[in-house]
Amino acid sequence: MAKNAERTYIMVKPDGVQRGLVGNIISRFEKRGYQLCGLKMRTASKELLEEHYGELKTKAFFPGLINFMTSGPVVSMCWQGKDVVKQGRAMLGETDPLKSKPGSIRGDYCIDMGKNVCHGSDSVETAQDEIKMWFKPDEVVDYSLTAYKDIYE
Ligand code: IDP
Ligand code: MG
Repeated sequence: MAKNAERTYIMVKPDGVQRGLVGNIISRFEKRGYQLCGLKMRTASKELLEEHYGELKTKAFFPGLINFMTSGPVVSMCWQGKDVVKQGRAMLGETDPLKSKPGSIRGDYCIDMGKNVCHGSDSVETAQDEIKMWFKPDEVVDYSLTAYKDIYE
């Protein structure tokens, strides 16, 4: 992988879209210096969500989670940059918003776990799978950021 070319999958969930948090979430990643390389909105199918959350299918909250996630549009994003997977998770906060620090997205904007506004990949491998799941190959764009030299030393 090229230098600083790590990518993650970040998604604004239906509650985040309804609450008008899309711009804020994009802005946080942009201002940090990360590079947007994919962006789209859609109401996802049950099949796609079941694949996305496949690891959780035995959990009691799974049916409710799928139901909620298909209830309205989500905004899918691919972000690129140094350590973006781990940093993205830190920017999101904990799964439980009540355990999330103020300053994180979940710590600033939500309360309950089932309405925690956003998703972020939990490892580099998961990120690669999720980007493939949510984007067609030509929807993830390779380009160089002019500001790169002002972001990285
Ligand atoms: P993550 O989104 O922080 O990676 P996961 O454990 O992957 O957390 O769970 C996926 C999503 O499922 C969470 O973001 C949350 O919306 C929901 N979820 C996880 N655990 C619970 C729970 O115990 N009750 C209700 N919803 C949950
Ligand atoms: Mg997860």
